[in-house]
Amino acid sequence: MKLLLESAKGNLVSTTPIWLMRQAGRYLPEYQEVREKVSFLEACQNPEIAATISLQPWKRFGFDGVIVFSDIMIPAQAMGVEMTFNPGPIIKKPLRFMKDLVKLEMFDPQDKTSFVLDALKILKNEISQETTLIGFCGAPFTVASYLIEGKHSDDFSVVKKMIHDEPLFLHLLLDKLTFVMTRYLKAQIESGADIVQLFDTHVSWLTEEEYLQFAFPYEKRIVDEIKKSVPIILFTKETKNFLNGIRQMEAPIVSVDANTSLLDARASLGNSIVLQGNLNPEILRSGTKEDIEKETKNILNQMSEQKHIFNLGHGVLPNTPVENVSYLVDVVRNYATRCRSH
Ligand code: 1CP
Repeated sequence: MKLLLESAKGNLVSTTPIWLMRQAGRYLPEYQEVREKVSFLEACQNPEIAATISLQPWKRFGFDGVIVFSDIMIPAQAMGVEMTFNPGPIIKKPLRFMKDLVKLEMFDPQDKTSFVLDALKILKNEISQETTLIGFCGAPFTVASYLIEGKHSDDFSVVKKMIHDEPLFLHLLLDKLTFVMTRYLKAQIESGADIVQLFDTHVSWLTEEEYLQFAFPYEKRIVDEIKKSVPIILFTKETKNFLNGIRQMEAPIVSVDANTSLLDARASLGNSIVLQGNLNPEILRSGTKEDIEKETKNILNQMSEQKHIFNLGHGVLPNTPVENVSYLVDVVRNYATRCRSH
């Protein structure tokens, strides 16, 4: 039985599944070793290398899920946008004018992102019957914010300005991205993904009203289409600001960030939804074993009524000690079963 998949479907399971956002990456010495030889993009574009990296955390820690190694900007690259990574995405010519949108290619995933699909097919063969294969994409708003801003920004001032001055440009871009991402996720599902996650990280700096206009409708289009075939997880940062909207989304699974209480999310979203989260990644990076144990048990106690997937509130941070991740997995494995048998 796939514990994570069953749990994602809302079925009763004997213990809490665990996987971590950004579980593959720079904190792992075996990842750094691969990256000494190849660039980040080369690693993403070579299915064997991408599959090897995806399996590294699973082999080391025995997570219940394996997420395909890629990046949220890969489909944007397939649309014809030129970019490099250092370490985050840097767009050569940020999109600012209507003429930039016309050039965007509504690519066929089998053609332009075959390396992601091939990596999923390799992974499907390599992982055990008990392991859930996770596909993902960036949500339209988060991907659009990189495409417009050009790189990570601390205030996203260009996008903010666009929200006020040129909402039509933004809506047209979001509409195109929604079409592309839906088709991209469907291709990942056809290639073996058991569940998928939609990352809407950068809604964190939107007001609730802006979220409802520029993020929610596009997230919902993707969620509605994908949930017909597999469970889909919606991740937003600063989840607490958007709970009213998210309630209307009817996403099967919501990933809650560390600034949001899981109990508040449960009260707001109801008992039928599956919640994922929400250990603070900073505690995993710099906390003592006692801190990690206390916070983890607190989360498991809060969620002992089931419908919970253990994860962080956001991705694993660089420089997170590998021993802390092992310790976390031990605590979840030992404590969650006890919690649920009471
Ligand atoms: O080796 C390196 O230096 C590359 C660093 C790196 C990695 C390991 C990047 C560049 N992307 C990734 C992989 C990645 N990114 C995965 C698969 C790995 C896994 O989860 O195990 C996933 C799911 C992502 C998703 C992603 N990329 C998000 C959404 C999740 C989140 O963390 O909020 C975002 C915002 C990005 C953009 C991005 N790509 C890379 C970096 C360093 C960033 C963040 C840049 C920034 O600060 O804005």
